[in-house]
Amino acid sequence: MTTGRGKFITLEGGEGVGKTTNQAFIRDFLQNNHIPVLITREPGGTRLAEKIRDLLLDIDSEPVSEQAELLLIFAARAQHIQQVIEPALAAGQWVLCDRFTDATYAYQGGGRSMAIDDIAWLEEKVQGHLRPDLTLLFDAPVITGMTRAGKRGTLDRFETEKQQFFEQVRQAYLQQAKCYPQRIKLIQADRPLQEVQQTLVEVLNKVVRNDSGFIDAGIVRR
Ligand code: T5A
Repeated sequence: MTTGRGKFITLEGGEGVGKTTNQAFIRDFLQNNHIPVLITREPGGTRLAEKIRDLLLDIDSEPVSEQAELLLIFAARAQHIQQVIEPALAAGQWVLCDRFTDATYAYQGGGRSMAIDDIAWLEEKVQGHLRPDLTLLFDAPVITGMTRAGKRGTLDRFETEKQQFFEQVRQAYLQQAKCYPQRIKLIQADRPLQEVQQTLVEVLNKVVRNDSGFIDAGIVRR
């Protein structure tokens, strides 16, 4: 089905909103439509980037400066793009990535109140023209996601942040969705999984039929 360059789809949202659960569902849907899919995640996706992920999520680490956190995230992203994302897209695979740069705008820009200009500068340097073709933003009240994530037992370094941090993350994601309505599809995630996945099927059916208004990754600009 796919000829030429693949499509780059990202899954975004706060803690526990169902990104990982639905990544597998979306992969199966696309594969059933004869689309070659690569699933990956951020931070992570390569051996080096997964080591950086471990550093970022380690709850026992020394206090991590905001700048160190931001630079580590983009260091992992640079490696991930070069080693995994670009080769897969060039080979015609569709890349389904659990979190990407919208997460940086939400967590570091929104949660940590870091300068958006700094994030945008790093995005330009590290990604060049690469932007997602489609972003599925799973949105749910913070308490819903935290309750779901909390059932796993252990919390990582981000998950120990206060509720206010996650409210800012959510608002920053919603702001991104307002800025890029063509690219970012909002998925109401505080519903039973079956209903969420019904909505995903509706969105993905359009994508597969290629009438979704997929935006050319080379054209999208901040
Ligand atoms: N980060 C990342 C940054 O700060 N900046 C960045 O630029 C990037 C890329 C990564 C952390 O790194 C930070 C943000 C993150 O804190 P992560 O593991 O990718 O960590 O992110 P998490 O959000 O922590 O992942 P979670 O696994 O917590 O959330 P998911 O993937 O959204 O949720 P999922 O699918 O695991 O579901 C959680 C639970 O809810 C259930 C599932 O079965 C599961 O038990 N569930 C539902 N239950 C009821 N109804 C539904 N509709 C449900 N959907 C799922």
